[in-house]
Amino acid sequence: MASSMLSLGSTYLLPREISKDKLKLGTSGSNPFLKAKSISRVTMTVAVKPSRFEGITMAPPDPILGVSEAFKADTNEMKLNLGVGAYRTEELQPYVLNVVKKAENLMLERGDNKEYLPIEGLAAFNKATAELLFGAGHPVIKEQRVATIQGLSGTGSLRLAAALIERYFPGAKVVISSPTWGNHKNIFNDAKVPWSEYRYYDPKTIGLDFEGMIADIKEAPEGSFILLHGCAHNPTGIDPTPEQWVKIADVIQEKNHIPFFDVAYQGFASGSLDEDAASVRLFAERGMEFFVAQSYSKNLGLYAERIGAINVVCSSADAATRVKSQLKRIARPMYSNPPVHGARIVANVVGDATMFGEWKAEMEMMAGRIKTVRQELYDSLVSKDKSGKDWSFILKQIGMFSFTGLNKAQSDNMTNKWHVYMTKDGRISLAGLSLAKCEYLADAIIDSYHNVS
Ligand code: KET
Repeated sequence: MASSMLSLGSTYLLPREISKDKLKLGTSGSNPFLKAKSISRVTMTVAVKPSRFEGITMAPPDPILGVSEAFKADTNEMKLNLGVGAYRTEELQPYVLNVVKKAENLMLERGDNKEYLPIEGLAAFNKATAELLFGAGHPVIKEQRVATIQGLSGTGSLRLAAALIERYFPGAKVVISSPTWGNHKNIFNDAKVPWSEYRYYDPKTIGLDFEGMIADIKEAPEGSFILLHGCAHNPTGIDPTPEQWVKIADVIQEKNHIPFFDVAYQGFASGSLDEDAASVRLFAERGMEFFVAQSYSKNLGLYAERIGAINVVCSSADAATRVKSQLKRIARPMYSNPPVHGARIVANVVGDATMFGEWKAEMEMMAGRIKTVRQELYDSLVSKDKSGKDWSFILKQIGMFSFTGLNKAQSDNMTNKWHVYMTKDGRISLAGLSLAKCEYLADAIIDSYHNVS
């Protein structure tokens, strides 16, 4: 029996029952389960309250964000947080882009107000975000075939789309890559959307299992939603080649599936916004209907501003208008309308040629720093590891992460022995690594790989 519950004989009493039947004000009474408490001159009897939440068990820590909590609690000076995908400077400090500060100053100077946004978000943001994705002047935009609404960053935008799927495509499955970003499964589970997986990562080659991917997409029930990472696949860092994207589009079209892109790293994979949107634009050019969730957490460093969007490309302007109205209907009871600050930053930066240029330069700088530490880590591994193991997969991967191939026990060793915090699937965030720490990380990886099985 839970210690805070009250027992009278074999009967458990709920607080309301106690207060009704047993609680007497002004006397300590003789009931041993009631405590006397003196408050100045008034004496009242208070029950030791059992919690109504006894049935709520402890939730496990989040596999990604929980890593940061564990990192904070570690006092070792060598500790390194390679868990969450968040950009750090060479000094391992969070980075606020100069162009973001500039846009914020502009907002202060203008004295922008804090009125509610419409349910669909800031119009200037929605325009800018769709143009960034498809390219300004793209037919899907000109023909008003995209329903865009501002979302609570990538996660919130994915969640809105999941709710739309649950409501209008009952029973349809979302087919996600194996592995994928840990939160995808949570999002679809919470939205009560069934999901299954397609093969993606081949541990033997530490590369893409393209044949498996195509076979599984073919096999999915006709009209399934196929979740695709637009660029910089998380957690593997392995993207299909342009030729493979064409084949993926072919089979999706053949099977009448609906593509569902998660674009959380536009500009972060290659350093170029356009190059990283190539996969999405390929599908748009084919006149397909599809979803794209966008995030500005990484490419503008707006992690805490929760700014992103869901775009639904439709085959007619009329369908887009109706879809947009339903997305708004889903958003209104969830959070009413989105926050304005991040939306204004994006709109200001994208809407001003000078600031847009500055953003691109800073994004190139961030993507460049990650590429440099990727190379340095590879060089350190090759020079220190005399076993002949081929580490070249690290250089072939793209984006913020490296999927090291370390298993759970080896990842645990990285953390417990070396104070290197990472997710248990063997993913490390290179955005949280400095050149100075590459040798140390290489030692940790070599030890974990060879001495732990
Ligand atoms: N999609 C992908 C593929 C992704 O990696 C993230 C974040 C998101 C969407 C959502 O980000 P948002 O901040 O909601 O726009 N990934 C990192 C952070 C996290 O897990 O929340 C990560 O993988 O470390």
